[in-house]
Formats: sequence, C-alpha cells, structure tokens
Amino acid sequence: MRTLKTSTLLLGSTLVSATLLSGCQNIQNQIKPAQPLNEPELQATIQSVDGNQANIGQMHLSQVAEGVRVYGQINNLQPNTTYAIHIHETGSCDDAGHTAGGHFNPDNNPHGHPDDPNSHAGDLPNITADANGTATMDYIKKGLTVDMNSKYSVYNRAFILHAHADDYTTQPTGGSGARIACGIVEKN
Ligand SMILES: [Cu+2]
Ligand SMILES: [Zn+2]
Repeated sequence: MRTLKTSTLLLGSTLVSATLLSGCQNIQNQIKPAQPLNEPELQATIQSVDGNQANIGQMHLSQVAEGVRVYGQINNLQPNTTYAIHIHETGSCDDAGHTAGGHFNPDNNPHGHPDDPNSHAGDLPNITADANGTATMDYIKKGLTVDMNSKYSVYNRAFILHAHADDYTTQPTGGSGARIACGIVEKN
C-alpha cells in the first residue's frame, strides 16, 4: 500500500509540472512521462580553463534506475559546432583541466561510444551548439551512480569539454583535442 501511495504522488507531481510547463515547448519535450524528473543530487559548474575561468554552463546529475541522468546547458560556444564532453576521473580542474586525468574508466575498457557498455564509464555523447552558441545535453549514462561509496560513482569527478568532436573510435580520447572547459561534480 505504501509503495502504491508513493507512486501515485509522483505521478501527480509529474502531471502538475507538465501542466505548468506547457507554455515552454522546449522543456516539455525534454520531460519523458515514463521518467519522472528527479531532483539533481549532484551538479557541476562548467568554467573555461583559460585565465578567465568564465562560467559557461551547468550540468546536473540525478540517479535513475539504469544509471545517472546527465543534463544541462553550456553557453558561449562557437555556433553550430560540435564538441566532445566526458566525465574524467579526478575532481580537479587545475593546470588547464589536465589534473582531471583521463576519462573515468573503472573497468579498464577502451574508449568508445557512450551507449556501448564496454566503453569508458565517462564517455558521453557529443554536444552541438545552436546558432546562439548554446548546447544542451540530456542523456542517461548506464551503469553510473551518484552513490559516493561505489567505484562507479560520478561524485568528485570532472566534466571536461574539448575543442573538437569525439569520433568514439580513436584511443584513448576519441580525437577530442584540447581541454577548453572543466567542471567538478559536487553536491548541490
Ligand atoms: Cu574528455
Ligand atoms: Zn573515453
């Protein structure tokens, strides 16, 4: 009975949210009814790794059944340009993002397509900036968790945005090029 009550409440709040947001086509399309929008448990502020350290975006991470939902927006990009973004192993953005280390890879897999369960745990799909230089992501990375006691935890790791697109093939970085922005995954 308790479980039934909880799911009814969740469904109710999802419906209310959908109604409130009905004026905003863009957000409405991102909400999948079968996937209630959880409060993000972790977040990362994305900052350029040049001397300015400008805030250019925000990523949110929330636990879902299959893994971690990664969603957010990055601004001030070159319009109509595709960029690689990954979760790197260390929660540090020093030395122009190099202290973040390599792609988060707890299972010692090769680099690959983010949907491939045998690729790096930190591999994510490329993002493409629109005509205004804004790119969004809303992706469920299977196998990851926000549980900081797990070896698959995203906590205290770092997003790295690269200058080029990821070809999902070249080892070990996908040919993604220089590190241009970084954000440490932290609690809200
Ligand atoms: Cu990377
Ligand atoms: Zn990788």
